[in-house]
This record gives sequence, structure tokens and C-alpha cells, in this order.
Amino acid sequence: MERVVASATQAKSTHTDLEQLCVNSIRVLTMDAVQKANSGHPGMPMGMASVGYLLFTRFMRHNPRNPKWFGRDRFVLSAGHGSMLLYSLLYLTGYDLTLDDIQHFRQLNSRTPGHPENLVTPGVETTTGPLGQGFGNGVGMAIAAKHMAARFERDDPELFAHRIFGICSDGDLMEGVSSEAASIAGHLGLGNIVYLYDDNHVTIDGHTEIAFTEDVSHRFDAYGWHTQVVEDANDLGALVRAIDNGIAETGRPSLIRVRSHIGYGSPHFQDTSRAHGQALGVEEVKLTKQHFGWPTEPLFYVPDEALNEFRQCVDRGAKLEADWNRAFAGYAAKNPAAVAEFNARLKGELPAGWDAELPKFTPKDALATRQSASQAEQAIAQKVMSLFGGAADLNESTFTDIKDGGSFEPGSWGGRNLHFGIREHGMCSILNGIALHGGFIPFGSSFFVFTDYCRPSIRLAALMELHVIYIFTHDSIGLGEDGPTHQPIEQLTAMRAVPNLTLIRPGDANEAVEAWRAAMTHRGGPVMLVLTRQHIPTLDRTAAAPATELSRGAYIFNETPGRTPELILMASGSELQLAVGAKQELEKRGHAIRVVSMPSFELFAAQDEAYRDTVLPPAIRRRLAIEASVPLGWYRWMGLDGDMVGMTTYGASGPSQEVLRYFGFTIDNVVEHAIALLSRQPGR
Ligand SMILES: Cc1ncc(C[n+]2csc(CCOP(=O)(O)OP(=O)(O)O)c2C)c(N)n1
Repeated sequence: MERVVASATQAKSTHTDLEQLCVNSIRVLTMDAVQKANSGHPGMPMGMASVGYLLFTRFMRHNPRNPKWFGRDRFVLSAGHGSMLLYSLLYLTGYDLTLDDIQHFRQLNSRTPGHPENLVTPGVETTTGPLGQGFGNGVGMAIAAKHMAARFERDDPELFAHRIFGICSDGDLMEGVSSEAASIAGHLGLGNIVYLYDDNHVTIDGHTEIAFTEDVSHRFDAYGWHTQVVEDANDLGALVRAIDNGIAETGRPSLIRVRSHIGYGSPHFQDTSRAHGQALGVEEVKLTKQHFGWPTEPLFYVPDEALNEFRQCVDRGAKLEADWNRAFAGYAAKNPAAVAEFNARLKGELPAGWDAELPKFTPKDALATRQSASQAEQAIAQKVMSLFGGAADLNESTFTDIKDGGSFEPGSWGGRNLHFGIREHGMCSILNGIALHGGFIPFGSSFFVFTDYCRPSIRLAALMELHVIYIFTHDSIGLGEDGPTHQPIEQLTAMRAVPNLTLIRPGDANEAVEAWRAAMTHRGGPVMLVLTRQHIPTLDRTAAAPATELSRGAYIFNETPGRTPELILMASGSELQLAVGAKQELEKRGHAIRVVSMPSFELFAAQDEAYRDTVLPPAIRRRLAIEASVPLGWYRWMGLDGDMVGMTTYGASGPSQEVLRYFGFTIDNVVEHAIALLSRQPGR
């Protein structure tokens, strides 16, 4: 296959006039777009225009007319605030983005939002802006590429050899998440990464000297990266050589530190933070254009020679993809089974019979939902090869490693268990990258309380509609001895607040199995399974609804036969057993009770109103929620006349059952609260 990569001998130490025109075209489009919007970040694209130009026109194998071509190299703009760099490149190289789109930069419902969004703009691989996240996403993409190559490559190493290019900034490299991702990328020796670091010495509050003086190259050396320095971002020859070297280094990820100048060319604002986050001003834009020898009018002017040069990417990309498709057709003819799996994975299809071996539990089984869920996961993992992921050094507790799946390591890229180390945030940003790459249902696991360490990446998974599965165990004060630092109190509420995240907290072993089924079949967003450490009973369902009802988010578990319920007990997870027990006690006292199992607010909220009103009839206003968490999120279901047995303080260290009793998670206490509710006149 053709490699469109300039060799060192072709490298020039100075740029040609045409190259200069191309680089300046990016700068001018950026200045004009930000000026028209009167909002945005002109400085970084102006400083790194040369890098963007070279990557898109010389190095990256991409097809502007098919941004989803599997064999493409991926480009990640981790410094998402510099979005005009990416939009300029996408427009100039012939993606489905017009000059009109550029002129509507940052306008409502435009295809050029403030920060790049994967679902909005063709050619944007990942949503970036929260600094450091893109860096981690790229590491995930590189992991995904390595694993796909190991699983599918036969005799043509080029077919699955795409690379991950990225641009990151000071802010990216200051954020902790990039350190976590860089550390694991170095450990793994991900030689398919080439990142260029925009070393412009400027952030929002001024010079980097005020807060960022470490030697970044040495830091990355220590991580095990291949590092280089280019002293001048305008030296295209040096950049070409460095990128060539980065590509040639296949045993380590590559970081090229590029000394650049924010707001390059602006007579008054170059090298100052004034160029970072606001329009340069009409006068300054004119002066800068004059400095480039550019006509000041019309706005958004790009010379034909430059546009033609950029648009060579269209024909080149078509040829690259056609060559790849030809090679792939040869591969497919020789490897029909592999190609069937490959195609299904890319489409996100599950193999026939994927759920055939799911376990079934009986009331004899008393086990933690982390255990029952693990059994379900193992049964699925044997059939679904796209399931790939790992734990943040807590597999001994979360039980998520795939049995006989092997470890993903240098030399065994086909392993399906990724040892993330104690890097929860890095793990979740990497999971996003794996999902974005395509061909995977990635999963990650840790203790539920540490979702606090993962939240920015979880939020982005939800925003990007990625099919990522999180398995978080040790879900309440019921974890016991580890005490309040490890006992989640507000995390259920916090995670339920993330739009488009589906959280499922199963109430027994059979619900745990159904939770996995829901996680596998859900599309358009991440799913989080929230599981117990402590054993809980498997509920007797001979006179109760089947656990498959979990798919509706909430369902009538059982109720006093033949009578209209006076009160609804509703619970999730380990507290469902308390509702079931309390119902029996209350029935003995003559009350008619309904138990509602509510493992997922989101799945329930997605049901139609008629179903929701069947489960929680508006006329039944005495409702008691039971969950070892803060009540905030439950008010929607409790209503004004409801009450909750929940947590309003942090927990305590002690044996599980004692801690639960201490905080009122007993049948007696639930009954007491129910009696109090029953004796109250609703509406008062
Ligand atoms: C996690 C996160 N924190 C803060 C910000 C706000 N922010 C945007 S850019 C930036 C820093 C700019 O410095 P640098 O990364 O060097 O970019 P440059 O000024 O060179 O464009 C900050 C703090 C952000 N986008 N993400």
C-alpha cells in the first residue's frame, strides 16, 4: 500500500511560497472566524498552523470524502479550544464542511461549535475542550488499533496499521488525566502515537513561568516516550523530520515538543495571553494580514493556489482508501470468518446466541451482585469478542477480568484484559478512545466512590453517546469496614445527574444478570452497573415479577393481592430486600403494600407515561423510598407526600451489617417509617 509520507531527504529547511500560503490560509480563516463570532481562540491555531498543515497534507492517511473509513489515521485536537485549527483544516482539505460553516463559527446549531464535537462535525474524531481528555482518548484509540491488528491481521501488516496523531497544549499536559494516560501509554509502548505539543509558553493567566516550569520532555522520557524538540514551529523541514522520526519509532509513543508562538504574526498580541481567548480586533486582524502580505478584504479569503494544494487531499484520500479497500477485499476473500466478525464489530452487532449462557440464580444463592454480575459478564465475554477492558487495579474486588482473555501487553496485543493501574480518570478517558475507535464495547471497573475521579470522562462518554460499560462495585455503606472515605453516599445522585448516562443498580443476582443484558444491548450512551460488595439474598420470584422486567427501569415486584395498595415501597440494589421484608411485616398488620424495584431511574424515565403511572399510580401518594444514598434524586418518584430511608451523613467504619443497622437499613426501621407515613393524611 502507498505510504504518503515525506522522507527525510525530501524535507526542506525552509518553506516554499505555496506552503507559506497554505499555512497562512489557516491563520487567516481562524482570525476572521473568531472576529466574526467575536468569540473563540485565535492564538493557538495561528501558532500551530504549520503543524496542522503538514499533518493533514503530508502525513495522515485520511479520506476527506469518507471520514469514517476504518483504515484512516486518527487525529485528536486535545487542545479543543483551538477548534478553528481543525475546522480550517477540515474545510480546506475537502471534508463536508463549507466556508459558510466556517463563517458561522460558534453560532447556535452551526456545524462549527465552540469546541470540536464528534457528533456535529464530519471529521472530528472526538469531543475535546476539557483539557487532557483528548490526550487520553488518543491513547485509547492507539490501544484499540493495536488490539484490532493483533486479532485481525494476517499477512498484510498495513491493513490495520493506522496511527494516532494529536496536538496537545500546556493545559493538556498540566492536567492529571494526561499524566495517567501518558504513563500507561509509555508502559505499554504504544508506538502508534505521534503527539505534537504546542510549547508556546502562554496560558490564560500569562506566561507558563508562573505555574509550569518542569521539563516536559524529560518527564515524557521518564514515562518511556520517544521525545524530540522542534525549536521553531515555522521550520517545516524540521517538523517533517521530527514527524518522520516519530512515525519510524514503533516501540514507544512519540512526543514532539514544538516551540511555537501564540497568535503568530499579530504585531501586538503574538506571544501574549491576549491572543489566547478573544478576537484580535478588527484593526489587529488587518495589521496581521498585512504582515502576512494578505489582502485585508474580502474576509475569509483563501487564494486558489492554497485551496488547490489542500484539496489534493481529496484525490489522495480516495486513492488511499481505494487501495486499502482492494487490500481488504483480498483479505476478506481469504479470511471470511475474521471479516464477518470484523464487520459485525464495526456495526456494533452482537453475535447470535451472545446471551445463551447467561446464568440463572435461585433463592438458595446468597451472593454479592459484584459476583453475580461477574458470572454474567464471563458468560457474555466468551461469546462477544468486542468486550475489552479492565480494572483500575481492583480486579480482586470487582471481578471483571475476562477469564482466559489474556493481558493486553507489549507482545500480546491480543489480550482482552487491560491493566489500567491505579488510574481511574485515565482509564475512563481511554475507554472513550477505545469506543470512538470502533469495533469495541469497552468496560472499566473500580469502586463506586471513585466515580468522583472519573466524572469528566464519564460526562464526555455520555455527551459523545459512546457505548462504554462501567462496573462500579462497593456501592454503599454496606461495604463496611473501609469506612466513610470509601462509602459512596452522594455518588448515585451525582451519576444520575449526568444526562444520557444509564445507571443500573440491580437488586439481586437475577437483576444483575439482566443489568448486563441491558448494558450490552443499550445504544447511544454509556451504562453504569452499580454493585454490592456484601452478599444479598436472591429474591424468590415465584409470586413476584421476573427479573427481565429490569429492562423497564422500575417494575412492580409484588403486592398484596386483590387490594389497592395503601403504600408503595420502592428501592434499588441491596435495599430491595428490605422493601420485600417490610411488606410482609406490614401485611401482617393488615396493610396493602406494593413493592417497586427501581434499579434504573433512566430506563424508567424513558418508559411511556402510561407504564410509569401503572407502576407509580398518581393516586397512591404514600411512597417510601429505601436506598443507602442521599435522597435528592428520589423526590421525583417520592412526590410531596413521600419519605425516604436514606443517608444524610457520611457513613462509618465497621462490619457491614452493623453499619447498615446503625444507619437504619433494617426491616424494622423501614416498617416504622411506613407506619408513620400510613398514619399521615396525604396532602398535609
Ligand atoms: C479541564 C479544563 N480546565 C480549564 C479549561 C479552561 N481553559 C481553556 S484553555 C486553557 C489554558 C490555555 O493554555 P494552553 O493550554 O497553553 O493553551 P494556549 O493558551 O496555548 O492556547 C484553560 C485553562 C479547560 N478548557 N479545561
